[in-house]
Amino acid sequence: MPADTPEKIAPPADQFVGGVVIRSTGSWYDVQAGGRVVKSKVRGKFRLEDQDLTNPVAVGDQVTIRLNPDDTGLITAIHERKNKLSRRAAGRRVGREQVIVANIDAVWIIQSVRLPRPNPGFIDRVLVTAEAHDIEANLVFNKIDLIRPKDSDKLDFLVALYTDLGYRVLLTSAKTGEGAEAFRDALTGQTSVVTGPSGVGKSTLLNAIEPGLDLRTGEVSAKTRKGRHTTTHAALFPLSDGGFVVDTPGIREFGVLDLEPWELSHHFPEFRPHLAHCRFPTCTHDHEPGCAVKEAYLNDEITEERYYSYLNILHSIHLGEKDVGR
Ligand SMILES: Nc1nc2c(ncn2[C@@H]2O[C@H](COP(=O)(O)OP(=O)(O)OP(=O)(O)O)[C@@H](O)[C@H]2O)c(=O)[nH]1
Ligand SMILES: [Mg+2]
Ligand SMILES: [Zn+2]
Repeated sequence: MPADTPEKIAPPADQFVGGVVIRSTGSWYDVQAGGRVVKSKVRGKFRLEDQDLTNPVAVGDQVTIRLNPDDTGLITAIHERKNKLSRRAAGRRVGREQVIVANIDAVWIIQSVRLPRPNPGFIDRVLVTAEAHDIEANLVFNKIDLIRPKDSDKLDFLVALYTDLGYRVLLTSAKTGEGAEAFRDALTGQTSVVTGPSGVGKSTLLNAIEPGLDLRTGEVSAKTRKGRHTTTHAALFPLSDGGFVVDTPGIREFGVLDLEPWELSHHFPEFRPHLAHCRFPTCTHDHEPGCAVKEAYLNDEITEERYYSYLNILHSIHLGEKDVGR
């Protein structure tokens, strides 16, 4: 005979809700569930099941939590990830995987038109990383208030180059607010990773579109940045119109160097039509005779910038460098 009422079997405090992990602080996770943030722990068994991961739960994970009477939560399920950016745990060549952010809708590469000037090598590394992880990538050229007449040709060239390759390109000034609205619209409702070299204005731009973020700006110290990547965790900042954004300078080191040399060219969209025409199926489009990619470059069908970016990344893969960005 069923003696227990449903209330007794599942008391009100024992509720399961869905949420998104927005911050990890080691043993606690901040889970945004509905309109609030619930400090949560992970059930012990996930730790045992996922021995290859340094941390079973990543920022961006969709989870189910059980609410405890004391307002904390227990993560009871982690939903399948649609994608992730990860890196190897420090100090090992083939180390354990550390997922930095999961379930990303788009990566935004921020560059400035001046101070510092655009860095196609950086752009292409991140584009390859995004292509390899099946993540949409887009570009912003910030600080357009600083353009001088002599900067225009180079900027027009880069905008045309990446637009023709199928990437979305926005021009902004975090200082005057120009283009900021288009950038805000693009981020709304999405989980976006914002990356770019130090000083291009990532934090200033994010503060411009979401004043409540109050990100620190103006810090330019290679040394500190280095420490920051290794010691702190990424965090998702909720946007007031919906969506989340991650401000990180560190995506450069994720993933690219785990590619096989022959794989790399597949992540350069304009190389793809030529790949089947190389004499050798294992062609790395570097020194091999009968290379259709090199021929396309010599015929101006592939730009010098992109071909050189390709060779640079190829060589860093060959060298097995794990941290070429620094
Ligand atoms: N003129 C001008 N200056 C800008 C603009 N955006 C940012 N800055 C300035 O550029 C400097 C660097 O900006 P940050 O937002 O700190 O750059 P960041 O990309 O976040 O740099 P890191 O956090 O070191 O990776 C600051 O002094 C900003 O005021 C812009 O659109 N125009
Ligand atoms: Mg910043
Ligand atoms: Zn080739």
